[in-house]
Amino acid sequence: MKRIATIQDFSCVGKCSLTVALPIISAMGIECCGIPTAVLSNHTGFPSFYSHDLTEDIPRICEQLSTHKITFDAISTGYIASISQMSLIGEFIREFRGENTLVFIDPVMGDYGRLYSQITEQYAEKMRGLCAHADIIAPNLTEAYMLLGRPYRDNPDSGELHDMLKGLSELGAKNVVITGILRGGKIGCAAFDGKDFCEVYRKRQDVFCSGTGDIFSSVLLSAILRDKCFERALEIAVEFTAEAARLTAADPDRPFYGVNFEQAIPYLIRLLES
Ligand code: PXL
Repeated sequence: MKRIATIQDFSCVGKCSLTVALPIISAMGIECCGIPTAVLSNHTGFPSFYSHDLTEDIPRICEQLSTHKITFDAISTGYIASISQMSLIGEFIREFRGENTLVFIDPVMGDYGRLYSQITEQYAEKMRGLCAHADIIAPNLTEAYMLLGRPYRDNPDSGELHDMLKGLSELGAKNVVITGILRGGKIGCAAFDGKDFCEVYRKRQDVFCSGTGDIFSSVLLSAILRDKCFERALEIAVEFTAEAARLTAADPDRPFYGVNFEQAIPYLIRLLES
């Protein structure tokens, strides 16, 4: 069985980061080792939250995993609570990256044209440095503009998307995906593998969905590790995220803070087998 180390926060409530990565990666038949960067009561989209930073614990966790000679088929990162954590995560990648280890960076910084609290230009600069170590990066549109140092626009056309994907690939990653792109009544992603461009869209739901980027990234990376080609893995990730959003929109009792991805897990397993 393959093994992923995923480095991101544990938000007790909020259906994001580790509480999304652990069930999805496990359901896709991959061992998931969650390395928490912080413990939050709930994600930062609530009016208030408690956050306990785990920066000092990262080197200690790293040391023990190294002692036990643990290896990983992939290392992924999501929300990172502080700039100082980024250097430690860079060290984790250097320590545990084997010849065939895939490094997947989701540069979580914002959404819908707005940055999350505590995200600054200095943070974005450090994130550009981290992306240079990646094989795959998957920013959403807001994060893509931030990484490129360009002002945010709602609706870039395919020409601008191609230009952005090329610009992002110059940061260092071979495969680049931009998520959260709207096309009429559809939503999806655009990607570049160093040679070809592709775009994948599915029906968009009229609900505000926090955590969809974390869901997309977990599915995309796991599908690649399950030997799907890049384009098929993108299709599976868009399809599953769209299905989770559809089930969320259909649930009158849905929580405001996240997506009903749990109800779509049987569908994910069928998608993987198709
Ligand atoms: O879904 C991204 C995310 C992850 N982790 C935390 C967040 C957010 C988005 O708000 O607050 C703690």
